[in-house]
Amino acid sequence: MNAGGDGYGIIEDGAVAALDGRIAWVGRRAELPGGWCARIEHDCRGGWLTPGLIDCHTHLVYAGSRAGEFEQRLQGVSYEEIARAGGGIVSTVRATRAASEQELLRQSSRRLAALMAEGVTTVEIKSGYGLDTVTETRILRVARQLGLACATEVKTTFLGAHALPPEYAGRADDYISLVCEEMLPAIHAAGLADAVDAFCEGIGFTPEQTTRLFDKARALGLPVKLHADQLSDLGGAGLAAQHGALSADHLEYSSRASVEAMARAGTTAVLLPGAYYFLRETKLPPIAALRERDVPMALATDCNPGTSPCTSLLLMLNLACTLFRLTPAEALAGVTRHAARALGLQREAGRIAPGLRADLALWEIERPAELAYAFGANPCVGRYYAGTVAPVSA
Ligand code: DI6
Ligand code: FE
Repeated sequence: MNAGGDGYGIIEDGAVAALDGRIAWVGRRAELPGGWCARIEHDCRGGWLTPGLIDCHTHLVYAGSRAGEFEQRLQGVSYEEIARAGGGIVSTVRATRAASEQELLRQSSRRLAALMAEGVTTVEIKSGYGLDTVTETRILRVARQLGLACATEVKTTFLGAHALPPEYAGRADDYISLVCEEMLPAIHAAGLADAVDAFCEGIGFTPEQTTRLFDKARALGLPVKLHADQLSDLGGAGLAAQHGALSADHLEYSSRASVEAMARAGTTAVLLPGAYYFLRETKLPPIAALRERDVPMALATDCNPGTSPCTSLLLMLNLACTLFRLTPAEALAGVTRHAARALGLQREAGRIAPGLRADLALWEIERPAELAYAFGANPCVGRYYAGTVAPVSA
């Protein structure tokens, strides 16, 4: 599916040829070059092929559950109040520090399997529930192992600046020094991070602390991205753009000026309707401004135990349309070509085009809008990763 005038780039009665894991040709079956006709390997029987889906923002490696906090929030306690009282992210940090690598791998591979069952072929996984060098390293090692074991590409992101660990209470600048001088260099030297992220927020880190981290990341040659303007406007999306970030994520409170800066810098907007829904947020991200300035809008699950305990990327298509008023075509682009861009993978994945990796999902649907229309449904009937039939589960 290419970006065409119908918004989807539909090719009716199409065919895809793959060679050595890459797409070699795509077009109408009647025009398939002679050499390829002799080697039809998969008859899709009238199903719809899309690029393999890309979940470009997850925190899926963690231990434990926060169902108790969910109950508290239903009694009227806010997410920020829970965090300030020592719960929230820090409670997952306690459970994750206590879990062995094996146990983390076991819990996480179930989450990844659920994503794969919906045609996902690329997933980004962040650290951020360790907040010390040993545990952050363990989380990213587990993420790498998932990538090796699962016929799915895993891109890792170091999110050491996710929250302040209790042992650094009142010493956020010292913690950022630890992140910049010890954690990030060690993780980078071990080849465990493909990008660097931070939570720039009242309950996270300030723009100044974020800038220190970004400067360090850039010095090491690592791309950056940011949890920006989720609960308040600290100018995070603008800051991310200034640093040439791949993406700025959440964006509920982002200003017009930040959107302009993203447009100028080519920073992708990653919208996370699962967190918006689960926190019962009412402030909508600036969709009209993003559209007007042609900022690519990606969509992701934000899979995490506190604000989006969800392993369905298809559900995000529905939520983005229902809550954010995206069109189904925008939503599908948000989990394919724009999601690829949010990971710097636009020349590798996210479209069905010659030269890209042959990652595809096969759907039993009558028209593409069905992917966004039905919620809680899973019409995925096949998954191809790098040109081979891949399991729809781990
Ligand atoms: N924003 C989020 O929505 C997640 N992290 C972040 O920075 C929430 C993480 C959690 O509550 O465990
Ligand atoms: Fe997140």
